[in-house]
Amino acid sequence: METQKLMEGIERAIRQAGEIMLHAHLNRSEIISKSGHKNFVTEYDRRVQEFLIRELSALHPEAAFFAEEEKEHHEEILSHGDVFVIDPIDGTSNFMKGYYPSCISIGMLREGTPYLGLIYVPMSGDLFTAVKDCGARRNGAVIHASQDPLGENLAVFGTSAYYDRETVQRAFDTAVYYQQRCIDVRRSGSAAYDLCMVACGAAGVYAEPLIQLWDFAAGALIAQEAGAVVTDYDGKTLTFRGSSGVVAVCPGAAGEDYLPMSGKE
Ligand code: LIP
Repeated sequence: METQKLMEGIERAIRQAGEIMLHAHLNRSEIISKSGHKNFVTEYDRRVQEFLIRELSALHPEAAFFAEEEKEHHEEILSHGDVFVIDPIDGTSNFMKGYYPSCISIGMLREGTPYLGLIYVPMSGDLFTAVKDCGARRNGAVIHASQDPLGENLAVFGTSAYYDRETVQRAFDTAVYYQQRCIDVRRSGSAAYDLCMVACGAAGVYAEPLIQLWDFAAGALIAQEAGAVVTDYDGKTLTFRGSSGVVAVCPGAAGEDYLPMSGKE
């Protein structure tokens, strides 16, 4: 299917899925704890995911799916053909608590590399999109990552909250690292949203030591297409085969020691 038509279809679906989030009336019985006491799924994560898989299968019947709330994740499907990588609600803890923001993230890999990315923030109505080699957009307008150095930028970081103590410690060391170099640090609670903030120049850098593919598949492409450099935590090429650390930095920081903890503290 022609890319333009595919994007239009996905955009329709993601906006409709946003309505499910906006009309949610969440009660305690609809919140389930997954592996680890800080990892939650709500009835609405499931509803949004089911809705998207139904709509996107009808739109692109040959595509496979790799979605957060599936029972099993088969990473071997990621490198063949078109695969939708879906986080039905990125920022589930925010959503549960009524804390802004949370978003719907849909990436599409083609032969294992990111080809399309859409992130919708229902509470603000913001839609971030990117098509490989065609730039990134916010509500249809082209966006660019910041040309300012880190010292003139905010940094956003993720806490890798569900993971082991060492990983979480790394996240907070990262926050201190950027706090020393940037105007200040922010923690939104959604990796997808953070990557969009780098893409549109609201933040100069985003880093999180460990997140899942569905958290970053769409956002990494959007940030990259906006001109950011997106790598793993060691500055190596980001792979789209499973979980990873992620760093996205604006072009204005070129030549700086921007990798977390690459300098002395
Ligand atoms: C969450 C992220 C958040 C990160 C968590 C988690 P979820 O996604 O976007 O920024 O710190 O580790 O991955 O679980 O709300 O989809």
